[in-house]
Amino acid sequence: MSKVALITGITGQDGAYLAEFLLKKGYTVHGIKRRASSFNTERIDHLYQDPHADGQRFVLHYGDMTDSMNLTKIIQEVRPDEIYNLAAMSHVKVSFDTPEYTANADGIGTLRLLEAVRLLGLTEKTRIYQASTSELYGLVQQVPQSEKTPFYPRSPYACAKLYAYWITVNYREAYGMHASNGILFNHESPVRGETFVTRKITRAAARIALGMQEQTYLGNMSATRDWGHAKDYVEAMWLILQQERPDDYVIATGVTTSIREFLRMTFAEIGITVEFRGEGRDEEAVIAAVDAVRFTETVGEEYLPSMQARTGSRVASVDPRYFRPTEVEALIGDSTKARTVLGWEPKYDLPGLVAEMVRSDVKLFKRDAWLREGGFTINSYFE
Ligand code: NDP
Ligand code: GDR
Repeated sequence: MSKVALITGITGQDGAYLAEFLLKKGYTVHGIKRRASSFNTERIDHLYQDPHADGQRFVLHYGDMTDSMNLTKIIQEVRPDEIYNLAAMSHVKVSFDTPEYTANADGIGTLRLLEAVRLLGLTEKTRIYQASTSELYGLVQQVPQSEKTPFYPRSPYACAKLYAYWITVNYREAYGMHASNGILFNHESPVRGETFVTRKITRAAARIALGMQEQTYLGNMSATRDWGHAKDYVEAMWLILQQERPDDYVIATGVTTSIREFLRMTFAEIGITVEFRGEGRDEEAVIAAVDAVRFTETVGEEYLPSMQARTGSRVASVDPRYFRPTEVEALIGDSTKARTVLGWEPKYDLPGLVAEMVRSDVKLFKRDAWLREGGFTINSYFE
């Protein structure tokens, strides 16, 4: 009998990679998706299986972390061996605009899930993974951050996740549940949400190179993050649930890089050298040189002349609207415990991740550019 997993947040970046990973391992994968007014399953469409065919191992259910009855019904029906709770309003800046909803979905949502498992008498059967975050460390108390570092959340998102972290620990201690936290540092990929800073930068670089955009606007370029690849991180989630004893683990690369440096690396991948001018609110990135060979190899010869003509022009500047009321300035993780106990090791490094993201976005926007050149608009309904 194949193992059964239930993934909340299956339509997100991690949900998609995890579903793919578990299906390859032979699991039957159930996922919870939200009802939306248009399709929201782009990241998992390649995994779709016809419910009318025999042996379906990929099943989607409508649901929401704010609806206890719905979660209880799905868990009762699926009786999962493993639950991966990845659903969340996951944008730190947006959580300042929607603090109550974020607390409900990210904090109380986790309680709803744990309590459903308990009330359904599945405490022995079902193992639970909680998507905790390096945002818990917030205002840095210790460098690098490990499982022993005190928390100091700096956003409504991090406060909600703090509750989720502790309620997971509490259900483990109170009811003997196999419930664990993965304290994951930032992880990215070509399917990272478009408004997180890495993807925002790789998208902008691709569009600028293809002549579709002049420049991009960013917030605090001095913040540093410990960035890994989502593919490596979903493997860690699975490893955590394969342990005999539930526990909490930091998952990180141990390397930290500034937003400014990420931007420099992204443009370098395309063959554009950028120079930074000014400071704080006046900071900007300007094209210093274009390497014809590299640019042609990544973007294409036809776009080279227009980019060379732009030497000296601005590709990024600061817009304070992207500043956060309270910022997490620097994060770097110590994942010794995960490496020792789980045998987890990241396979990707940051240069490899940047290259993959940039190439994927260039391909994506080239398709749009060709459509436009062919006389098609992206959305023909509202011409
Ligand atoms: P995404 O934002 O890409 O995906 C979040 C998922 O949650 C989406 O499927 C979204 O659905 C779903 N969701 C949001 N609100 C609800 C709700 N109320 N009910 C049901 N589903 C909901 O996040 P990631 O994949 O990047 O992250 C996965 C989890 O890991 C999140 O909990 C995040 O907070 C946490 N995390 C992420 C890190 C990272 O660097 N990526 C690091 C540490 C923790 P929809 O597609 O409809 O919006
Ligand atoms: P983060 O990721 O807040 O760490 O949360 P994000 O990419 O949003 O920000 C990282 C850093 O970049 C700075 N920044 C900008 N951020 C965004 N989004 N847009 C900008 O224009 C911009 N300019 C500068 C931010 O101020 C910040 O310092 C992510 C999410 O996936 C969480 O769900 C997860 O828990 C943590 O990572 C670990």
